[in-house]
Amino acid sequence: MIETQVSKGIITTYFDKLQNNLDLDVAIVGGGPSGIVAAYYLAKAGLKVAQFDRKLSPGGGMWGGAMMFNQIVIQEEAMHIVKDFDINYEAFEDGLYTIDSVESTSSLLYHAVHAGATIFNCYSVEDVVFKNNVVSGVVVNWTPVLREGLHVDPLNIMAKCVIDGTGHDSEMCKVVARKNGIQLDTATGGVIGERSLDVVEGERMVVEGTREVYPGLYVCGMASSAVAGTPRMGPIFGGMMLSGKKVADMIIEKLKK
Ligand code: 48F
Repeated sequence: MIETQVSKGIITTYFDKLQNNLDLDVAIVGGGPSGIVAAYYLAKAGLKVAQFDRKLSPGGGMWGGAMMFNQIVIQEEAMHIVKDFDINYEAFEDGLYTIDSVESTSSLLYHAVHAGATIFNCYSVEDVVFKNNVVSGVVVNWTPVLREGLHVDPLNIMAKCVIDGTGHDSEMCKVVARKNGIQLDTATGGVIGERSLDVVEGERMVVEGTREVYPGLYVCGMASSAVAGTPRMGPIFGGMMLSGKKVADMIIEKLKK
């Protein structure tokens, strides 16, 4: 019966997909522009990568441009990424270009999945797995379970590297900081006290704010703000894309050695 086949097709292929992603090279938390760009380049390099976003529609803050004006301004330095994703663009002025936010968000998502990344939507990452004090995976649950406050245990997904791409809230950085007695200044961003989240010295600008902030944990996009002390700022999506590519390049170099 066709009804049964439809249900069976969805269930069997979904659980195959989930099972196939229990052991990853890279788990990306958050499906904003920086994380999706990272997913694309990592998958293209042949790494096994899955991305988890708590919303029904991944894409983070990119769909709405600024103030829901769905256009995005990109600086020259990020245009090679726009071209890699085959996004239409128009020259604006002084080395700036404009792209359509709906076309570009869907294009990022399409190319990431097409390159071999798996995106799980409606998944909230609520914790990380530590092995020998190295971040070695993520703890996931259905977003509706958490929203309803249901008493349901999560699942573990193991990964050689975890990327925090959760945007302004820097959720994974905060979890790792809390578990290790590291104090983050949540009002302004930045680390308080002597213990630093940094194990690798890095630049402080958000565009350049991509680094391994704790063994096994990398950060990209606006999630850098909690550890780098970067203020909240307006739409700099070219910076988000550059940050995603940079974290991907760092991890590719590390894992392909
Ligand atoms: O905020 P977001 O778009 O992250 P981003 O890649 O880009 C920032 C820009 O959109 C914009 C900006 C540019 O100047 O400032 O804000 O840094 O997307 C973050 C995504 O992470 C998801 C959330 O639903 C969003 O789609 N997310 C956040 N926390 C979790 C999560 C979590 N714990 N588990 C799963 N997904």
